[in-house]
Amino acid sequence: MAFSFSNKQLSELLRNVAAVYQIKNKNQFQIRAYELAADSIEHSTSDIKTLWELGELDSVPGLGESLRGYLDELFSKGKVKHFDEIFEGIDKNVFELLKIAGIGPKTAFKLTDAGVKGIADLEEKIDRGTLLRKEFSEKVLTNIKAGIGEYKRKSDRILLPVAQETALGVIKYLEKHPKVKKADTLGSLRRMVSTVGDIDISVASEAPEEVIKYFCDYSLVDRVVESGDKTATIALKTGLRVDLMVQPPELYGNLLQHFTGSKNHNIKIRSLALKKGYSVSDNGVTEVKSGRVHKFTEEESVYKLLGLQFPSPELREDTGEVEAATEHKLPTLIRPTDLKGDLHTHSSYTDGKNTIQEMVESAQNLDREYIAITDHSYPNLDYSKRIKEIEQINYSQDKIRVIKGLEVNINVDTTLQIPDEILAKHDFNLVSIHTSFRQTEKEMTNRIIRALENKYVNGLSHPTGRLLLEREGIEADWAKIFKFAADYGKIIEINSFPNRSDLPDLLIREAKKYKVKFSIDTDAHHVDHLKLFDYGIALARRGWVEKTEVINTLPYSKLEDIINLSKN
Ligand code: DGT
Ligand code: CA
Ligand code: CA
Ligand code: ZN
Repeated sequence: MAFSFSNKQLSELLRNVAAVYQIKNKNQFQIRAYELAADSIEHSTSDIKTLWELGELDSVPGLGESLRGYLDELFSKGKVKHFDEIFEGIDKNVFELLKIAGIGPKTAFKLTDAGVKGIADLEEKIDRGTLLRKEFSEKVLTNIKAGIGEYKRKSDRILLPVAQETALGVIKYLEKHPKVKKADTLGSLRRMVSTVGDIDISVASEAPEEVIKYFCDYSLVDRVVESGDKTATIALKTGLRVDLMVQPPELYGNLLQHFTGSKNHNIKIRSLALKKGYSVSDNGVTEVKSGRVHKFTEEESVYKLLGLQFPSPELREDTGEVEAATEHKLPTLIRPTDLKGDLHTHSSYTDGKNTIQEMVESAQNLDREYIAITDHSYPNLDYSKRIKEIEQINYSQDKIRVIKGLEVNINVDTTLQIPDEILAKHDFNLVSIHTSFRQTEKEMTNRIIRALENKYVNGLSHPTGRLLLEREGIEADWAKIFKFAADYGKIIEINSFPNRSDLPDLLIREAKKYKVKFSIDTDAHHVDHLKLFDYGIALARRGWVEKTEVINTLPYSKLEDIINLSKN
């Protein structure tokens, strides 16, 4: 029996421990250790629980031995004795109040001491003025009030495309200013992480103060959080925050390198640089001995000076890329133009919004060589009519090949939703989990492998079933599934749909160890979704995937062989 905790729940728990340590005036180092661990878990792009199951907790930076022990206890018993002892005598409302920017542990404690019962109660008490009389200044309370407003508007992280759209708006606005020479994204957005905390933007300009003033005047600004000589932070009306960093053009390369992150990548780079006698920051690379400063307009030059191969932003998570860059052995990452066709799409035969004909025409306009229409295995579907329609389209034109496909639901009892004789009439069958997501790891693993054993089945789509910001993925023995897939030529999908982004990047890395073949698909339910490939490519790149590992980089003639192979 194992207990599930999301990364968010875990980081919150560790932050609460740090907060109580602060309230109880405990050792600063311990407090910092918990905060660092919480940061690391919150920023982790892989599920900590999954890593624990894979026995890879030690791959998470910032988790010491004792913390790993506590997590082990938490996942196996559902609680940690040591934490329960720490929390004894602390009002639970303290933790709720900590979610407000501007309320630290000691203030939260003081507030609950003054009878505050939570965020709603706090807001009411500020409005009624009852706290003013209890040793809280007007200024502190106004600040807290602003924090409450912001809390109510924002949900913690947002999906990559939403962040990109917002960032694009800001960049377009910035580029209208005559003194803005360049503007780009930074941080998690530039690294193409599937979810983004805040938006970071760089500007090259000789006039930082003018640019910052202009930035703070952006029409969608709710309030200016802070503004300095070279940086500013605004909160937008949507609740999103945008950080701006400005440097003159001659330091723009240094700026990009420094604020693209990730934090862990930068830590690794800085310590490597130090060994070579350099100190790296957004203000240049300084030779420690001589004090000479190297300023670079291009980011590549920073890595070159340090003797490193240039790591694409998607790789910068300190998961081995610095070591590989040192040896000039970084992978040649797959690119959007490498994909020849889509192997997972839906039509109005099931829950898609467009007809097969419309899907095919759109795919052809996007220069795809082939498209598999893989409608869901609804029991009442007119399969022969659908097959005839696809054959008719193939017969009537030779610009794009349409592959007769299905996405078949795996029942909880490991059987498939439709019988083999229907599967046999299709050329490309994916299986996936759409129901009963919560089974034990063993049951789930068995369920997936039984399904993949079917000789008409080609591959597994959106493998973990996670829905970002909504639902955690399933629990399964991925090593076992990947090994099976590799041995029997079954394809593992990298699903491009932004709220799926499934397989997650660290599991892609795991699958690569077994030499699994991937497909990168859109799972389009609408003609507009056919353009979502870029997100699947970004995810694959974050998983170090090369062109040769992805079957739909192949022309149709070669793809056919692979498809037939997985049916033997
Ligand atoms: P996010 O916003 O949670 O999705 O993740 P990031 O990676 O965008 O993190 P963020 O916005 O806190 O910082 C942007 C990058 O800037 C981060 O990856 C590392 C880099 N960086 C370098 N120096 C600093 C610093 O002093 N403070 C912060 N916050 N970031 C720094
Ligand atoms: Ca950020
Ligand atoms: Ca930021
Ligand atoms: Zn689908």
